[in-house]
Amino acid sequence: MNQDTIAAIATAPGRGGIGIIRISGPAAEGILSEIFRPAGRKGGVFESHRLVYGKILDGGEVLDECMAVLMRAPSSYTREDVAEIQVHGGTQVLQRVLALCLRKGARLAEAGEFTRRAFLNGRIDLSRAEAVMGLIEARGEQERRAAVRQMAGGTADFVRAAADDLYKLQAGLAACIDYPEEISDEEGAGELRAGLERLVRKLRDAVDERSSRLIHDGMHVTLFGIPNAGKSSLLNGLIGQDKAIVTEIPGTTRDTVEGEIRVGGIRVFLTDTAGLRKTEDPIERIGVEKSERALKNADIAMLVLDGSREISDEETEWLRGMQDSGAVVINKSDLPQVITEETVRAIRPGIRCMTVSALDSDSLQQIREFFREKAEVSDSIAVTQPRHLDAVRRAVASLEDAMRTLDLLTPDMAATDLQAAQNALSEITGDRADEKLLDAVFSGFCVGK
Ligand SMILES: Nc1nc2c(ncn2[C@@H]2O[C@H](COP(=O)(O)OP(=O)(O)OP(=O)(O)O)[C@@H](O)[C@H]2O)c(=O)[nH]1
Ligand SMILES: [Mg+2]
Repeated sequence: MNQDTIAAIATAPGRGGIGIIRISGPAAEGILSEIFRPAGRKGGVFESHRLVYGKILDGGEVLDECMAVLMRAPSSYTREDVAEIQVHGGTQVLQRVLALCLRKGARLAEAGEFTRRAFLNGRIDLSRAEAVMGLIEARGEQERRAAVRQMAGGTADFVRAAADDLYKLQAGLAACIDYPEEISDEEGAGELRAGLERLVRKLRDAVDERSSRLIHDGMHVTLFGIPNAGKSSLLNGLIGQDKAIVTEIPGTTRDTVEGEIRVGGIRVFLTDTAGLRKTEDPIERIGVEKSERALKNADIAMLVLDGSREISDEETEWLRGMQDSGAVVINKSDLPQVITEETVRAIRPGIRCMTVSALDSDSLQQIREFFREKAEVSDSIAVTQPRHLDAVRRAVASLEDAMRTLDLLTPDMAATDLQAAQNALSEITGDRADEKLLDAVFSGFCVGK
């Protein structure tokens, strides 16, 4: 248990209906009784977990009317005595009340320190602590859901079960090393190998890099094509806003223009690019280079064709080179069509192809549907946070090393590899976490959480 008492403003800066100051530590109750006077009585003992109406007083001065609650240890967020004071959510009020708490003996909390105490006092494991921050920072519905699953223990339970499997394998290996007469190397190694393979498979299944990236980074789509195909019109149509300039002059878009939509709880980032063509204009050339870079970084490269014109040699060449993850949009379907989906398929069989008119928003529904399919993520994957993915990857690598050393019949070395895998897994739950790791995790938190 920490001996000092920390305090911070727990609500976001700025104006709000209410703002909350949170105090945690052994002095929380003392500070609260010094600065808070319940309505209708002089003071006295607080009933735990009961919200009380009253006034915050700095000496004789009333700072605000407020509601206050004391949550006695261990039934609190940090497992310490915690007081929360709800005042009106003005910056001045909150600053005065916080300053008062600090004068009465509290110390200003560091980023994430309340949650760090919850972890250090054994209330939550490290993956649950991170889930709290993940929930606060969730930018999409799927990210929120992944954080809630993680907070409910989805990640910790999975990792602890895998660690248990690994302990059993470690015990088996130790037996082989200690009793070489009773257990032949081949026999012991054979069983171990099967167990290791099962564990590696289990870890790999729990890791879905694609879903993880979609949940945390969203999906990046780049619209590309020749000038005047209607890329900017499509961007505007999809985001429902006139963001990119549209004219009938080829070469209108010089810089990349970005828009964001949400599909199936995933953020989809759309990048409109300068039409690709050989050009002498230095500004347009920089734009074309930027387009090419955006294309390289895209999850989905989307070729936009003007369906009312013949397909050009350049477009045919791009089409041939397109990856399966890409898609083709034949635009301007309101005009007489020269290019059809058959034209496209004859050149690039198997590529996803949609016919739309950027001027008809209903027709763009097909593109949104396509994004929805691509943005589908599994609800059951246990490990989605980048830090956890990295730890699982290292555990898998160590287990594979162990399999190789077992083949060489050097069980001592395999034991070292298994311990390395065990250490990597325990970083996720924080069962083995040093100060450096904790600093790295909690420094990303906000103050007051
Ligand atoms: N009829 C019709 N015209 C369209 C459609 N989409 C775009 N246009 C027109 O085509 C012209 C070019 O559209 P843009 O969206 O600026 O084309 P772009 O591909 O961004 O062109 P650059 O920025 O020059 O590369 C404009 O006059 C648009 O109004 C469509 O679906 N139907
Ligand atoms: Mg454009």
